Amino acid sequence: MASWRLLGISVSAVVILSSLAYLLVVVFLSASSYPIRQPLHGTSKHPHRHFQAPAENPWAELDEVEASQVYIWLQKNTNIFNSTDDRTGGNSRGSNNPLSLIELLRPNKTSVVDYLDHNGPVPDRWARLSAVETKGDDAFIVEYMVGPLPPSNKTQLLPLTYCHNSGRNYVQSPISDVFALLDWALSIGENASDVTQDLLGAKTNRDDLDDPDGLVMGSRPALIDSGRMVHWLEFFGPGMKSDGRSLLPQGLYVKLDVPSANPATWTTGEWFYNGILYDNVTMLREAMASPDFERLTINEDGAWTDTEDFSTSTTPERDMPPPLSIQPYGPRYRLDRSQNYISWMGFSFYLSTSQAAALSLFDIRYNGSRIIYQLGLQEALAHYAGAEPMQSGLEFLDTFFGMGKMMFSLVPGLDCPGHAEYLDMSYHRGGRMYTNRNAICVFEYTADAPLQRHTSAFSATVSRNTYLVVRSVSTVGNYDYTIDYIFYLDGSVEVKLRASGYIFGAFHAEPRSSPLRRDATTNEYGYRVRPGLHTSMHDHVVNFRADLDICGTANTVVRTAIEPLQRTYAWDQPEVPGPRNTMHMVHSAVTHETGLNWPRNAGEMYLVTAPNRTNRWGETRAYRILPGTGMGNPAHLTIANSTALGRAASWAAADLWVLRNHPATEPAAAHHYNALEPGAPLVDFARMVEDREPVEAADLVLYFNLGGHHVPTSQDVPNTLMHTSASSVLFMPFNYFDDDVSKALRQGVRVDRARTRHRHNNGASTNHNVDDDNNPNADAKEEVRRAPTNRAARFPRRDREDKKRRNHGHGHDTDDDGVSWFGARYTAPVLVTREMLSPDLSHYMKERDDGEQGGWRAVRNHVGGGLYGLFVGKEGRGRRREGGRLDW
Ligand SMILES: *[C@@H]1O[C@H](CO)[C@@H](O)[C@H](O)[C@H]1NC(C)=O
Ligand SMILES: *[C@@H]1O[C@H](CO)[C@@H](O)[C@H](O)[C@H]1NC(C)=O
Ligand SMILES: *[C@@H]1O[C@H](CO)[C@@H](O)[C@H](O)[C@H]1NC(C)=O
Ligand SMILES: *[C@@H]1O[C@H](CO)[C@@H](O)[C@H](O)[C@H]1NC(C)=O
Ligand SMILES: *[C@@H]1O[C@H](CO)[C@@H](O)[C@H](O)[C@H]1NC(C)=O
Ligand SMILES: *[C@@H]1O[C@H](CO)[C@@H](O)[C@H](O)[C@H]1NC(C)=O
Ligand SMILES: *[C@@H]1O[C@H](CO)[C@@H](O)[C@H](O)[C@H]1NC(C)=O
Ligand SMILES: *[C@@H]1O[C@H](CO)[C@@H](O)[C@H](O)[C@H]1NC(C)=O
Ligand SMILES: [Cu+2]
Repeated sequence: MASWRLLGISVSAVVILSSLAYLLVVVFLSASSYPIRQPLHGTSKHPHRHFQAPAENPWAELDEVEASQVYIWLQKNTNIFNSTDDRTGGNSRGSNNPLSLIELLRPNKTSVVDYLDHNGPVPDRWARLSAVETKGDDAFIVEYMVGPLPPSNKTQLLPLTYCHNSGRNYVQSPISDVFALLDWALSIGENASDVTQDLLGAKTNRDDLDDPDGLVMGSRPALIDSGRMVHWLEFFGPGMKSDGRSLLPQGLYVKLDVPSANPATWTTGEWFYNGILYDNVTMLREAMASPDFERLTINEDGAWTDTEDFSTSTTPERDMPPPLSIQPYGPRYRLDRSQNYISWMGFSFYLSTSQAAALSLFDIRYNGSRIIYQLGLQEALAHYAGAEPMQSGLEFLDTFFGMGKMMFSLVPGLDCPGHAEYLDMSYHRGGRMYTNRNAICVFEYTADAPLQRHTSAFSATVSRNTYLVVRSVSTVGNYDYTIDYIFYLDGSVEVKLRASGYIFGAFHAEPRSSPLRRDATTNEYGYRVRPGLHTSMHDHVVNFRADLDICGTANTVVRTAIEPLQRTYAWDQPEVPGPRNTMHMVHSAVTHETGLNWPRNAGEMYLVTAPNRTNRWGETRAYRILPGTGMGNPAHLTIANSTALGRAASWAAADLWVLRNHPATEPAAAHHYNALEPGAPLVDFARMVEDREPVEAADLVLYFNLGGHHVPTSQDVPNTLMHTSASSVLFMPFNYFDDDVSKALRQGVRVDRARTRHRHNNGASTNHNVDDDNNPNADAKEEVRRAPTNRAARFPRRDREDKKRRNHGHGHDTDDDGVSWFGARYTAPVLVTREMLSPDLSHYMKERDDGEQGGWRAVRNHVGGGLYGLFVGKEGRGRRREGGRLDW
């Protein structure tokens, strides 16, 4: 189908998903929210005023001027705005502007590299946009590119296909009017209110979507294909109190067939309750009239869904504030806010955001040399399983909901340390610009454990582990994904994911008469956590792209196996009669595109090498990629060939993928509309790997997954906790430098123990040098031990620097006490204001009041209601919690 033709068709029938997002914003956003660029919580006045990025950020989001230029140009030169929705008549919500999304179309790597590395021209600015177009009863989301910008007589509107390996620039939207669907679902409930009142003690309320006692509907698509959808709907408690809706499944299900956009064709299918399928509600009513009918315990909301508890007597420690991190003399990283460019301890990089896939870091360099061209989120999958129609096959591909749009404001002092600085996230939808203030935080932090330490007979050295963090949180409905990009002094880079928020629970069927029944499925898919609630096992697989360029783009992935070995060594004879049982390394290059898993027993190292580029010792320079800190290895998807996912997320099948990089035509592992056509996704990752291109000495891209197998227990109620839901992947220099580069950067202390001992005669108890005389190395050690008396000879450079520092009034240490600090010390008085520890959050409350957050939450709930097993019903806005809590 030629997308150009679609452009001309006037929208006649349907309002679909993406425009829906727009319309809800219009409905709920009374006050405009134009970008506010100044930091709300900088710790020092203007620490970065004079700091400038070396180049314009080629990945900067369109600014307001550019976006409006695009709108004006489109209005003048295309008929893309002329689509109107005449079917909904008076209900013109959003239909007057079908442009749901407009954002930067990121420039191609070749033009960026030409610009950054070879003084080439600034890459052309292009925008990408999605428009909703209809043809008869069918609706499509169509993608275009428009540019170059600013508009000139060279500017064109083109179908956006080059970056989709499907060759298409559109997906068929399987959903029609979400509001009609919502209304329909609620009317099923209303027509069966006698049944829901009897079984669930409540009913749906079509007239008041905010009814705290009303039931709402959640849905899961059982089928999405060429515009046809079949849903399983389940009744849910509204969870108005604490947003715990996903903990309130009610165990009554009904099937819904949506063969087309026309509501006249929709039909209600079977009902399901207590493991029994009923052909229709009449059959269910008949069954309920029978004396044998078993009524189940109701899964009721209550204080148990609250995230705080003030009722049980707590320990007195809660009333005493805990220790916190401070930054006494301002930040040490430098930030160019106009370019979203950061530099710290030899690292530098640019930030870029997208509405679907949140934050990416670009052009990550160390000491001026690029090591990673792009590091960023691609997609987040949560895939459930279960014994009932909702949980079985439930899956979410969360970029569909906009993980960038849903990078909501961080709460200073809690989401990030009190001294963090914040950046905004701005985006354009439906002809307007929105800004999520303080969506990204940047801060340095000193870990509780040192980076380095060593105690010898003569001295002890310890160095601080201070690192830089760039953090954002995407709250997609019930779940909050916290994503950190962390930079370490040794040149390592870590990507860390933590999940919190409400789990998606399953109804636990338990007869009212004899509670705590167990059956075969009780622990097959989860654990019982309430009388009527079960947890639901699921896999989180969250994909990231890492375009590494190690000493240029010609890279090879080498697998270095650590293997047991039997080998005969000449010197072993005759004491060892046969071969010695030992181990060794075996190196092999990855020759063709493939998926890898983290090896059992960490028995292999995966290295991204620069063949023929060696360090001073003649060893090949490389970065190693490995699973980092967190709860064990990050997971890939357990389900093989998921029935629900189709081909929409093939990247979830392995931990790490090595692909030949085609940065223009394959810039991403996924597309945020993949969920709409899982059988024929716009971007089909499997096809990127299937051709098994050679990958030696080539520009490579790695895709890796974070996440885990999440089998929630009673400890996930009410919320999953971040310290136990973390996973990470680390990029670590591996013979990349000639030695540990953190040596020149870190702060710490050398304590001369020999000297201290002599003076105080406390012996430091570990006087193993006492019997040095019996030690073959005694002479050498003695030499070293004597050396401290001539410190200048032993540490000539450090001593000079110490003196220099002292002369600048920074330090006050003397050689006499045998303690020498390296790097800066805290010498000036430190004033810790209360604001640094307990930030003033009053403007966050105000921000909440203008409805932005609530509005977006609403979008997700509604949209999801139509499509994804979220909730048709309440939109979760306008609620205020008691007790002065912030409600995001
Ligand atoms: C779009 O509609 C406007 C107003 O009805 C009209 O002036 C304009 O010519 C139309 N544009 C195109 C390209 O058809
Ligand atoms: C990127 O490269 C592709 C393929 O060469 C080209 O079609 C596309 O227009 C380029 N994109 C931009 C934004 O320049
Ligand atoms: C496009 O604009 C440029 C500069 O404004 C002008 O020189 C050129 O003639 C124009 N080309 C066309 C085809 O109109
Ligand atoms: C509910 O009942 C009304 C009145 O009988 C009927 O018009 C409507 O179609 C029913 N709704 C559903 C979803 O079955
Ligand atoms: C309900 O299902 C039964 C059994 O299949 C069928 O006989 C009956 O006609 C159905 N009733 C309605 C109203 O569809
Ligand atoms: C940093 O770059 C400079 C200049 O290219 C080079 O001389 C130096 O060895 C590099 N340092 C490290 C630690 O790589
Ligand atoms: C590396 O060196 C080998 C042997 O000298 C040569 O065959 C190969 O082409 C070189 N590879 C690169 C990427 O330069
Ligand atoms: C999954 O699909 C692939 C490709 O069609 C096939 O080779 C494999 O056997 C399937 N695995 C399972 C468990 O069905
Ligand atoms: Cu989970």
